[in-house]
Amino acid sequence: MADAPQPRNVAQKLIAEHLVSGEMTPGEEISLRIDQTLTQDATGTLVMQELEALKLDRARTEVSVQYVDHNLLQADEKNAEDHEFLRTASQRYGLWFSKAGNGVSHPTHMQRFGIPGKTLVGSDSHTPAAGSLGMLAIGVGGLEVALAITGEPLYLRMPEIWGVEVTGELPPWCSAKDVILEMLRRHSVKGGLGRIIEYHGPGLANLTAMDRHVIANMGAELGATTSVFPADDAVLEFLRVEDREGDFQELLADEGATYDVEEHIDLSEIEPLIAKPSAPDNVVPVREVAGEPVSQVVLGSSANPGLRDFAIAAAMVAGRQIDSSVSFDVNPTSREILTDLTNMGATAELVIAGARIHQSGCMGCIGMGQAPAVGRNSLRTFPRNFPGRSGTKEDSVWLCSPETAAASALTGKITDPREWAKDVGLDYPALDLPARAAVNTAMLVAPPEKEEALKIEPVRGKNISALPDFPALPDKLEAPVMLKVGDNVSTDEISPAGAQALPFRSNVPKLAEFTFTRVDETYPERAAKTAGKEGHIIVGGDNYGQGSSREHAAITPRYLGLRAVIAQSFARIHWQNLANFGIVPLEFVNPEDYEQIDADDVIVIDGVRDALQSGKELTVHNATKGVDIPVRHRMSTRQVEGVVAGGLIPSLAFKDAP
Ligand code: MIC
Repeated sequence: MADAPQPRNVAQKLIAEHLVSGEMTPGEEISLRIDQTLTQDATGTLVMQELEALKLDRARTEVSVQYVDHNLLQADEKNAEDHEFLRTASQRYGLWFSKAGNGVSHPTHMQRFGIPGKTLVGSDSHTPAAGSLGMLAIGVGGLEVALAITGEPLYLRMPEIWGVEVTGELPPWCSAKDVILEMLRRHSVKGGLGRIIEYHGPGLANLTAMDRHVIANMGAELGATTSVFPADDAVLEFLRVEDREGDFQELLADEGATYDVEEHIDLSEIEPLIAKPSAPDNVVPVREVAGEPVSQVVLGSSANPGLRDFAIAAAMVAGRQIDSSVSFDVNPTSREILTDLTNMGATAELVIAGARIHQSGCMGCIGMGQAPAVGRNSLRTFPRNFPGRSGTKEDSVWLCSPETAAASALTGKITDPREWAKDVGLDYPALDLPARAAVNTAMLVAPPEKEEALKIEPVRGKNISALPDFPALPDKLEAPVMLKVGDNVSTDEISPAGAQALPFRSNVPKLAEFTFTRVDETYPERAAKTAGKEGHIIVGGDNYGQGSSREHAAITPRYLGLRAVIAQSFARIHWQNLANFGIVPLEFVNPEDYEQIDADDVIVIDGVRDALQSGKELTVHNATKGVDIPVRHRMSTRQVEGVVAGGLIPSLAFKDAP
């Protein structure tokens, strides 16, 4: 008799269903069939150029959607030209286009396109938000999304599955944001590396699909490959409200399913939490920092995108006034939510209390507007607070729930919403949310029929530069260390966003001028002198390149001559982006060897091509200090071939150098 099949958890089912190659053993390279893709403005223009270079005729995924999340300010022609390029390129390649103002990619995708049981890749690290619907949704660099659109599988190392059993019910004045902040408090920004987090257990019945979105979204901050939830009644209810119950399919873990790692969260023990400046894992109870003055409060972003998140804030501020020292900025995440809020009367409550209502999007989340004053506390319901990410170099950004945000906006001080409620004598409001969402697809542009599409020429404004040409890897690297950085350096520090830099996301030479300027203003100029010559090297600590998926953080330093990064460890997406663009990602075998290299030392890596290709041990020679340092890499044979060629598609993506 054949053995009974092993019970599977949700993540394993999703992977098994989409497995193209490899064994589902943690650490092994696997490849997965991808059903859906999403791209957003700030990373999407490169994806479109990559599709062009890959000579795609038409998207081969079930659904691919291009959104406009951030670049919504039109202070000059640049952003409008990006939108026009994205719209016409979407039409050309058979993608849906969600117009500027329609909404942030993650909640909008969940509302209109997400389907339980499907795979999704997105050129945005918060793509895992769709795990809330029982999807396997992974944030990757733009090039992987482009390849998925052409029908290629996604390659990754099989992660461990980390089961988090959820029990209990959240107390009043606590919400999903406090749950994920609790995970960050426990596990830090590295806790999820190499893992998929699967939430299960009876407590899930007390979390709506949008609550789960908040938790899955910020699994990115834990460094996790993705987060998944089952597709259960809460998902069915979400799809029903969105008028899409026909897209529901149940997806539950088998009875007796196990996990590689186990953990437990009792929702009833959660209290209001807040991440202090300037890291998402700098988490403390709100009560410990209560009383700190606040000058800005921002509500919105894909890390608190649900109707509930805005409605609770509206219910709290209704009939009251925002403190005179606070700018209360509300950035609704989708047009649908803005319509629902308006129909409910909540928009008026927010406005009357003194809120500044912005258009649907998540602009301030990467500093596209609403940059705070230097050193003044800004409380945000956002996912990240890396230094300078708000657009202000010496910023002081805190991350919290809508409840904590609204209470603090009313008092002008960081305030535990439970204390505020006690003071004003308010019970936790029971929200009366509409039974059907205000679904309206007028700003979603469907792809034209293939014959029509092939005739469309993407409109390239003058800010859309061609991608640069990168040479193959030489067998001997001999180059100076241009920069030595510490642990957890984020891609925001490598390639900043913000209203100055972001409009140049389609213009690599120009954007390169901003590279690492948050860390060292002299880097771009010094680095550029090595480009086209010997190049240079960067030394990093642990978790190098955490945060955003932006491949610009690999392409712009590469453009300035970066050939290798030697770090103690790498964040997953940036590591992949480095390899994709021909930068050798090396790790110290002995982490303490980090101390053996200083800025300006000259590093020699002889026989690097050969060692990478033959799997020989790798040693870097610090010529300045006269020491040999053992290093290793974790690239697959496929990735090594890409690095050696100077990048995954050097002959395609980078043909038309300016
Ligand atoms: C972010 O939160 O940093 C973003 C904006 O969502 C990015 C994408 C980008 O930098 O454009 C991400 O997380 O990938």
